[in-house]
Amino acid sequence: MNTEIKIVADSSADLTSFTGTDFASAPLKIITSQNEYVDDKNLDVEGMVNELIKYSGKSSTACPSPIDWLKAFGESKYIFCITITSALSGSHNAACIAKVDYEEQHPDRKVFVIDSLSTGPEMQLIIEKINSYIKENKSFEEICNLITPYTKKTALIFMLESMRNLANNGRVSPITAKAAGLLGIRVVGKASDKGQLEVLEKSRGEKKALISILSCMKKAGFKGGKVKIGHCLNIDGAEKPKSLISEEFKNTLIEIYNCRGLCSFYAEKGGLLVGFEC
Ligand code: X90
Repeated sequence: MNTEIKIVADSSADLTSFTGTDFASAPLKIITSQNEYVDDKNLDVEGMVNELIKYSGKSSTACPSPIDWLKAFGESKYIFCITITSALSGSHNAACIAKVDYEEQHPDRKVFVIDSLSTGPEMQLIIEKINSYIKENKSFEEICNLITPYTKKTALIFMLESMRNLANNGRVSPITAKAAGLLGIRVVGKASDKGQLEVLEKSRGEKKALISILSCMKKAGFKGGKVKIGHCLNIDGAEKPKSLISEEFKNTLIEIYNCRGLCSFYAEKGGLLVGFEC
């Protein structure tokens, strides 16, 4: 393992560890009047989700500070730093401040900050791509030049049963969130080019919504590339688009995983995030 190079991501990437390259996660926090959940490897995600279902008070989230990012950078010479979309979080801004600080303190070190304009599974695709470039012995500069075009060829489609936490925290307008608040309505949407939530479809019932995920993916340019499906306590839901995708695209690599804290808070129980290559 080349410890000169490190990949660092905030915890919205749903990774507590990563095999292949030195890795660190900068945790976001989920805050209620009773509790502060730190989105690190010690968090009991299922326990948090179930506590939040019973909780009716105010809740919010907080991104890593520049100091948190510096901690995650550690002592590495070259760092690739991937953040959740800058359109919805201050995480990217904090990472940029940390980068300036780090490079000032250590003029021989370099940090490349990448705004994913997305979250969760799409961030994982970017991280895996960086890792494969490192394995190919590409230089830091070469990887910097290659990875931005790659991020334009990945996308994110999501399915949500509720947008309550997104609306309460000002990440979508209450009007946008309204449909998902109605009983039985599932919203399918995508991360827009600007890194915002864009609603594509409102379906009555989960079955229809799960079917429309693949058509939304194809409209966004999916042709059989790698797929990652993150779910919040909804493994059965995640299996449905997986089987539909593999029926049509036989050799596609599809991985299902459990969302960590931040994505679980906003996607809420039943939510799915599908990251894919176009
Ligand atoms: O800085 C903070 O406190 C974090 C704020 C994060 C807000 C958005 C999180 C979205 C998580 C929900 C569905 C997917 C939306 C994708 C849009 C780019 C997942």
